[in-house]
Amino acid sequence: MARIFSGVQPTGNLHLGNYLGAVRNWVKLQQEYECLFCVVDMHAITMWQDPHELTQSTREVAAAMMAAGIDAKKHIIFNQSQVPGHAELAWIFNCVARLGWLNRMTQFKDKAGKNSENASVGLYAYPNLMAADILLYKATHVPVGEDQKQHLELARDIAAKFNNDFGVEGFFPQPEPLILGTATRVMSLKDGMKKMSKSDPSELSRINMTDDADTIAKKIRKAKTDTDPLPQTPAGLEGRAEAKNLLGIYAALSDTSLEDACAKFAGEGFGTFKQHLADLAVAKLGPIQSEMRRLVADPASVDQVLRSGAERARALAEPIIAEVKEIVGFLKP
Ligand code: AQP
Repeated sequence: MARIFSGVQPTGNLHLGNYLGAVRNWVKLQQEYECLFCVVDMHAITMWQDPHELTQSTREVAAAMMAAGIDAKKHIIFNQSQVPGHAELAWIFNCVARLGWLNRMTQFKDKAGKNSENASVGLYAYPNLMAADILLYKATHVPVGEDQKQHLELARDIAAKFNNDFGVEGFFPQPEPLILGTATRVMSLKDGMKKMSKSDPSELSRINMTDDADTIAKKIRKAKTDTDPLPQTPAGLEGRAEAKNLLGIYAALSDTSLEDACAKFAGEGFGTFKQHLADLAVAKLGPIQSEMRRLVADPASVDQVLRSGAERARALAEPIIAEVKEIVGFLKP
């Protein structure tokens, strides 16, 4: 069976973008693939995290995955730092990947900003760790959003260079991107050109998976819009990034197309539309949120799921990392 690896950073509250762009689609993939869903805590610390909050967020992200419908018995939910093979393989990949390759990564430039001299070495080497995450399990498919496409390309280059450098053709597979038609890129509620993000300083820019009904409605009411009525077709959303984002969210939450969402609200003002959107968001997210709250209220049971997931992940990773060490020429313990 084809194997999927995918991850979310516990860098804060999961938001609607993480849900519609990632987690919701993973739920569907469970039927067809063997899945490893990872809370990538080692990726999270490439930017400073408050240790207490990191622990809480790790549990929250795991709880969100389960609450959204991922079956932790059939598939594997775990946190990255519990499987030592991620760090071990990432180091080997640090020695395989070339500086020139990493210099081309646009996400580093975006995240490090102008002050790149002050960014952590970990943030720079982040794509090598991501390659290790995938290849440690010889995952065949990786669900990726636009923002991760370049990193997956790099993982493929690393796999090919490792195989070539050590003369082990075919040892690491070429992981394939799984582009999901249903994945929605959700933009900030305050700026339709910026993606919704956990690290945006404005709380009003995102809907968190832990927001209550009033907060969701307030954030949607305060979302940036323009003054024109809603158009008949998606073509009328050209140059209206905020309107396009809100209609896109409506379409995704109601499992319809953008065309249908436009047709439904054609000619309406944002006041009426926002009320419908808020009601829909509360209705769709409510059950997931209450299940998340129930799970987080019992941290010991979330920890147990993560421990058991890590044990199963280690069982898959250990023979692969042992073979990698032998290929590289490391003396056996
Ligand atoms: N706005 C978004 N729309 C659609 N998908 C999104 N994802 C993130 N933001 C959006 C997808 O969620 C998965 C997990 O992402 P991540 O937490 O590992 O990292 P990220 O992409 O860096 O997410 P954030 O929220 O922007 O985190 P910070 O602010 O910490 O960098 C990925 O599949 C991602 O594509």
